[in-house]
Amino acid sequence: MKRTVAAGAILALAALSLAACSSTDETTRSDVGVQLFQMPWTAIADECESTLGPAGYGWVLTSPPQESITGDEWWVSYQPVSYQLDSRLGTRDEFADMVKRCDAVGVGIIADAVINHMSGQSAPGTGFAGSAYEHDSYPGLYEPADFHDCGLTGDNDIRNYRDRAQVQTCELVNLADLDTSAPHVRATIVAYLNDLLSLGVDGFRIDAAKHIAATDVEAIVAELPANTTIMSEVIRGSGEPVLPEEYLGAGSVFEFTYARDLGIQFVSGSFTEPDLSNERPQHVPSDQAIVFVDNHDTERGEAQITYRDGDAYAMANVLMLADDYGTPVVYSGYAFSDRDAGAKTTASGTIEPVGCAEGAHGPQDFADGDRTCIHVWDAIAPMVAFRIAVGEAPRLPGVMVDDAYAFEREGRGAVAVNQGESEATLTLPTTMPDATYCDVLVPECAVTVTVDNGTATFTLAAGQSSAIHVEAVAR
Ligand code: AAO
Repeated sequence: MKRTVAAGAILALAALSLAACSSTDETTRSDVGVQLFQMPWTAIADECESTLGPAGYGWVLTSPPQESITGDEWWVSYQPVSYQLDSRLGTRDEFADMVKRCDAVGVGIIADAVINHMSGQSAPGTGFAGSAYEHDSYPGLYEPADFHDCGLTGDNDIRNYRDRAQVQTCELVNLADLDTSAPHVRATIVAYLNDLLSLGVDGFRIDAAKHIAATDVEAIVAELPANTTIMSEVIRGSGEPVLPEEYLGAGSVFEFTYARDLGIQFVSGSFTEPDLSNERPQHVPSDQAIVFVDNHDTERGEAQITYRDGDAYAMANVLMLADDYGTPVVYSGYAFSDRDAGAKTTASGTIEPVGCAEGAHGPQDFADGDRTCIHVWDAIAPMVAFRIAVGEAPRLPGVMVDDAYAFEREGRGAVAVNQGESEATLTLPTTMPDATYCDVLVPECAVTVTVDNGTATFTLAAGQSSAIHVEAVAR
């Protein structure tokens, strides 16, 4: 079956709402996801029950579940050596149990699918679950003929991102590059993805999709059930020929321009109003865009704003979650000072199953290895309910006063943020009904915002975010 762009979009959304329908109370589900980077399966299951389900999150993006090379770095997860579900993050049974427990509270699972390549090791080795491998040989799965040998650069590594052939047939940082045009390779990948679907996952992030021809991604996806959610990672790169738009036939894509446009506002210190027609330049259409403030790569690289920026990071998340563009995913990882450092491990070398039900609820000085738990921050988690409350209401033009900015989702809710160093007062003309609303970003309705005669008045401390919506009127 060939999917059109529009069909891809509808299927992606249908799959997300499918996850929503399994909830006991589907009215409390949102489209908001959370990337629980390097969190083990048992901890994610606990997290679904203790924080994600109650807050209304719709889905979790996991780290890659397949067997990988051994090592302490987080990125070993991105070097598959077999498709056994046995890794430092947990066993097959633990993965299956996580999917069931999350589904039972209405939270879908999107698995990170590493299908562009296998390991980046030059010497033979043995994987986490005991599988023997060589750079281009994975017994029972792939032999040397299943890999590209691009012959375009001295060592077969990608050197020039402006050369499509290099990007799609050479090796990304020495990772053995699968020939995804070959029937055997496609069938092997499809079998792996179908195995994950048989355990109940809703879909996949396609890792390094830019390095797989879009036609190959589409051919693989066409072999999967029609309601499988697909989110392709295609980093929009200046002057590069491989564009995110090419991958819309397979589903949604991560829109890196969104993160860049959002982050720069906290570097420049001034807010900019986006094009509210939702035909934003250098952006894919809203209904096929996955948006984020940062992710596990960008927080180690290009992101202008991360957990280290505390209140400003919360503001960026609030603006994203209040927006009417894209499907948002909140990023929740762990603190680090060494780019390569993995998550904390147990004595047996597996990742510590630490969740977020207790502990961090806001910006703080995290020690290396501490989970940042962004998705439970007081100034972020209630935005999931905000998103449910505003529904499809369009975003209206905002108001900027010095370092503060506010905008409304027509008649349903409004947010305000202040990135200045002193208190700011901002009045927003609004179509919300006159009432006194709880500022949902302050626990227990301890702060209220009054809408009087079509005007909301926000008083914001330095670094504060504020949000009101029609489902949270003060009593
Ligand atoms: C590790 C070691 C390597 C070793 C290798 C094999 O670090 O030294 O050679 O093992 O032994 C992760 C880690 C890697 C790790 C790898 C395997 O990040 O360090 O290598 O696992 O263990 C490109 C891809 C993109 C990819 C990104 C990292 O296009 O798909 O590189 N992301 C995914 C995952 C990532 C993972 C892999 C893929 C591999 O999310 O975690 O790697 O499975 C430009 C291009 C981008 C390109 C970047 C990076 O981006 O456009 O396509 O991403 O460069 O070089 C501006 C520009 C933008 C530019 C960006 C760079 O914003 O506008 O164009 O800056 O930040």
